[in-house]
Amino acid sequence: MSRFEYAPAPESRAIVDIKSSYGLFINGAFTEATDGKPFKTVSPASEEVLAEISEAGPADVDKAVKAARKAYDKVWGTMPGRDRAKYLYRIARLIQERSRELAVLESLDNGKPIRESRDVDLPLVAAHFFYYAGWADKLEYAGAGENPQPLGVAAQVIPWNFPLMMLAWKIAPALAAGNTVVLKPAETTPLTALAFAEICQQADLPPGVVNIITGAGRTGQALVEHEGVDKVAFTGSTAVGRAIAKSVAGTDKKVTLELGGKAANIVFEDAPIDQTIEGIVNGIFFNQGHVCCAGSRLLVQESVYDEVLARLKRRMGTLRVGDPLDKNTDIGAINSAEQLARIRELSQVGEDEGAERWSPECELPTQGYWFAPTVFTGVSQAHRIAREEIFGPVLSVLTFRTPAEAVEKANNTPFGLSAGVWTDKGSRILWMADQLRAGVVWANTFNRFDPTSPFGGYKESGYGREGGRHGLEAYLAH
Ligand code: TAP
Repeated sequence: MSRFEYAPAPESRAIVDIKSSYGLFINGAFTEATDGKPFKTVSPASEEVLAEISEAGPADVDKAVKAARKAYDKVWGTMPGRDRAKYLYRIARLIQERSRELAVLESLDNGKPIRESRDVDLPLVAAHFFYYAGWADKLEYAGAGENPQPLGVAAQVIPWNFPLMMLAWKIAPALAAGNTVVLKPAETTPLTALAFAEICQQADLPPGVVNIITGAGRTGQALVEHEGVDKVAFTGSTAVGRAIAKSVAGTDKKVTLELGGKAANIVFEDAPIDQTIEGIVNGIFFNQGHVCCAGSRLLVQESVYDEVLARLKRRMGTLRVGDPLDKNTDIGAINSAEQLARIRELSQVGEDEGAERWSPECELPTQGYWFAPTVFTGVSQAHRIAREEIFGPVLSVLTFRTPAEAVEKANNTPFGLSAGVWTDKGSRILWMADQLRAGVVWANTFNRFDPTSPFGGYKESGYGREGGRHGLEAYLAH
């Protein structure tokens, strides 16, 4: 595989104004951290340092939680829903106004292709705020009784794969329901959350309603363990989710966890083939496969296996890997050196366990973190690449003969976040949706999101739902 030098598109880079360093956003203002060490955030495509970021230590976490408590008690918790809605609409409009800039910032800090941050992430982020703004004065219909009450202060910890979208999924319903928040973005992707802090200032959001504290895992841990927190909302790995569930056990804190996945994308012999190939590609290569609901296990009916694989490989050969800021790029950079190491390690395990590895010929940049789109065939259910979340552009292919066998294999996983079904038969779609132990089942499509639809998992994929009316229940007292 050859490598070329990465040169970011200069015109896109020019529309963002990245400061050399950022403080913490507490009580409506950017403030210096009092007891943490600053760290750097880099562009995973070039390894260029983008900015120096403050680390919130325990004293800063305490300050942020107290600011959120005060804002809850004095302003936000008692504000009429119609007034909270005005702020949320204002935030949604500001996101739309600044969406080009935010999309570039997201692609720079995360490594995802600009076409995705511009056409998928940012529109969904704005839509999420618009949607929950509409709920703020209608909470009596949210399913939490006639006089629903907010919980208080929400501690929210989010991952690096959809930084701004995960922020929207967390903050919009929390504020609509009358809670105040302290949110910690992932260490590798803090920039759009800090830009969001500026948007809160632009929207004149009362101080303390939203607080953004940056740092690594220990900042997240101090936040969720803080005794002034009433609610914990976490998205990330199953291991950390489990640790959080343990740490809040025996307290009054309400918890929602959105964790990993190993979704089956199931192709029947009567599936519309062109659409299916696009769906498989979108299912696993969207966002470099850094997607908790990625279609990372492809189950193909034996009678169409040869055709599906041949066409899939041909299509993979057309995918462009490279500069996230180039709008022709399909697959951007892997978010961090650690994540790249994990993808490489699991892919090696796949080979060692006897599965057959294939990637198209593709040039990878010399600088930064990159991984070619990869497919494994000859995979058995016992293989680690069929069981563990790789969280990268790596697809494991298995086969089945009958619908019952497809269901059995699809459900044979500790996870239960999502699944996909490709078939021409409506009755089969309904039967499969009923049989699959997954929070979301897509039919003849994959990785579709909408603020009105609840999203969440079974088993080790976590509990609680985000999105739709159900997403509000997680922020209201019953
Ligand atoms: P996590 O460690 O779970 O990171 C998620 C968030 O939790 C980040 O903000 C992280 O901070 C924070 N965090 C870490 N340790 C914590 C603790 N003890 N208490 C509270 N918060 C804590 O995920 P990762 O290390 O970025 O990725 C590892 C693997 O998790 C990936 O390979 C992938 O398989 C999976 N993953 C899944 C998802 C989804 S959406 N299901 C998302 C990301 C990763 P820092 O990032 O600053 O450490």
